[in-house]
Amino acid sequence: MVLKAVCVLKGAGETTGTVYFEQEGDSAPVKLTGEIKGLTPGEHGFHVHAFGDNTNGCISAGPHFNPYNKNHAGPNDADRHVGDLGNVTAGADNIAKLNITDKMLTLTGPDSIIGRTMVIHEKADDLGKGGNEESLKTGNAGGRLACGVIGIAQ
Ligand SMILES: [Cu+2]
Ligand SMILES: [Zn+2]
Repeated sequence: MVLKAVCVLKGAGETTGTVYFEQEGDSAPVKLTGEIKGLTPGEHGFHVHAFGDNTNGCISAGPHFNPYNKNHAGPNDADRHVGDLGNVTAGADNIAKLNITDKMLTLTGPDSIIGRTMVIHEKADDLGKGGNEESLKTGNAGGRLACGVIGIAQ
């Protein structure tokens, strides 16, 4: 059975996006596609945050989704937050096209990301290599431009 989810990103500014998730069974990797518009050209941190709560905007989504109590890192590191997807890159057209395959995310079971929040950030994620305390928590990715709760798709 193919599991599918979707997330619409919105914020206080002009950044918007749509993210589609697909997983071909319980232990398969999750594929993310879609696009994010209204970004400055270059890298922007992109993560799953812990809570599906947008009551006070993207801030209410809490920290990165981290059920195993690890330090922040990059998507290819063995020890990372489950929610650490690294960066997406916007072109001169201010659009980032998403094409990510991640083996740590899942759409099923106790660590499912459904009901949590995707956040796109103002700045690049340093992937935990910034040499300061904040780097090991947030990757110094700065403000939250837009976010949305991940929901079950048809
Ligand atoms: Cu984030
Ligand atoms: Zn993180």
